[in-house]
Amino acid sequence: MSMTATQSNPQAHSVSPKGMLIGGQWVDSASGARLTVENPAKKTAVAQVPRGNAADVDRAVAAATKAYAEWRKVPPRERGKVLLKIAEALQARTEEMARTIALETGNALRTQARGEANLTADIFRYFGGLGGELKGETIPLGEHVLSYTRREPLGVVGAIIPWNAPVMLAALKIAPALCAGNTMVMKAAEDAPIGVLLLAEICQQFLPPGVLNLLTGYGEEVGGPLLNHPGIRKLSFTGSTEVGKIVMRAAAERIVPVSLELGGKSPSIVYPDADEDWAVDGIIAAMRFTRQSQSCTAGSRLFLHEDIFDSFLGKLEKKTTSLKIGDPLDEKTDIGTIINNKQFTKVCKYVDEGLKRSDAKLVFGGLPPKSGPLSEGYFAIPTVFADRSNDWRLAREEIFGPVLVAIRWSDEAEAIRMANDSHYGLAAYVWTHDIGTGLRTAHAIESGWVQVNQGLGQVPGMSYGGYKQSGIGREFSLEGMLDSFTQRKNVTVNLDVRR
Ligand code: TXE
Repeated sequence: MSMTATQSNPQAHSVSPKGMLIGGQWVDSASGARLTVENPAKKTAVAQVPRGNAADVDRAVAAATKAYAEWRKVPPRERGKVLLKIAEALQARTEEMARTIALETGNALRTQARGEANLTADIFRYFGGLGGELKGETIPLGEHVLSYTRREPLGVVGAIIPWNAPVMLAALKIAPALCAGNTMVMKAAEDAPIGVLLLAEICQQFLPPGVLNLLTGYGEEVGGPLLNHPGIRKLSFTGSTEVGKIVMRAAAERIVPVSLELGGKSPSIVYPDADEDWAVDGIIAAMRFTRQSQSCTAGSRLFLHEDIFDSFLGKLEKKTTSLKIGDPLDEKTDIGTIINNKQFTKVCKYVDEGLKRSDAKLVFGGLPPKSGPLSEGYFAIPTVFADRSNDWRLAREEIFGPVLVAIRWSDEAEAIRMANDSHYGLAAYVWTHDIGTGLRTAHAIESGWVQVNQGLGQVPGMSYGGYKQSGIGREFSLEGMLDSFTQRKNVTVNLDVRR
């Protein structure tokens, strides 16, 4: 792949990927068909990548199955060392990676894409150090019996990822799965495959052929055959709850273990004793406004105590509207673009519904301009609505865009009840000066991850994953690797046989 286009010329707006990675080779799709990847900030073509199909899935699973026979036998610490080499190579190319991410996703280089590139290297570094943790246990069955467990890999993992943080989300599956001795066939998202192809190119410098295979193409054409392929022994998916259900049905059909990291509608609860300025900054961070709120952990329901409701929203408006929306590759830009026309139209429909409702108050924001520089790309405007309840569609459905619904509360139990009244349960945020209140609330919230007085992103080592329809399984952590990518075998030996 001539990714150097972005490296040697920071203004370059197109790249030429070499193809998909199957069995250590860069190949075209079996059909020869290609799909166009768009730069969402300009609505222009960035690259063409192979449009894979079921025949490519067959080829990739065969390559991964062949590689598995040897890779599983490599001592875990040695596999870890390979990941550490990948981490260093990634670290050396973070700027190129960040530019590639910004170009194809529309996520701003300074506020988002650089962080994603660095976190990707960190994820490989973290899992690279965990080879020695693939330990088993001994079971005390008496002096003359040796009973122990082994952590063994599962085989070929089928992984499907989305476009919102494509490279980091790919790393979250590749690094732990490979460290545990599995091989992988991954499908990149059709909207953002280029950074993942670059990641695969860097990985491939250190991996035996077939250990990692990367396919590009559409969900139904590549993802479907991958889910249903008899050679796949584990499914790991990040994406919408809707497609997560399809993944789980496919897993049920063949009794294959499945990990799902799905959508969210995460609550932020602000108590009246919270430091307001601190909380306002934190809410902007938790809402992921600088990633256009295209994040499953976006704190998109804001429960504000009635005593601070108006003053808080005033401060939120002042700070949010000072953020600069624009070209993702421009160092001055805080907020980039929505990924594609489909998502852009979806976000606009929700904003339009809010504007049309006489019983909803627009606090700030609104529909994107129809002319001027921002109309050249899929730029959305941070928008906040108030005065409606948690039952409103905008407070229940995952918008995956910068639309925040602020809801008033006066009683703590009621705030927690509303926060939990969602079929999602991924993240939550609590803001209070009283640590007892903060912890009490954190314990009462039905979410896999609660932050008190901060709205930051995930850090390797934290167990991360959803309650309810936000998913099954954990990522980012040692437990994520052990539970998601290994199976236990018990071996029991009778030592008395020669007595
Ligand atoms: O996701 P999809 P989309 C949510 C968010 C967003 C909505 C739609 O609410 O608005 O999903 O986004 C592959 N069989 N999230 O359409 O469709 C697809 O090719 C197998 C939350 O982009 O779930 C891509 O690689 N695979 C989420 C991946 O699934 C299929 C991040 C995700 O696409 C498939 C993204 C099929 N039938 C969206 N259909 C998060 N948890 O962060 C699609 N795919």
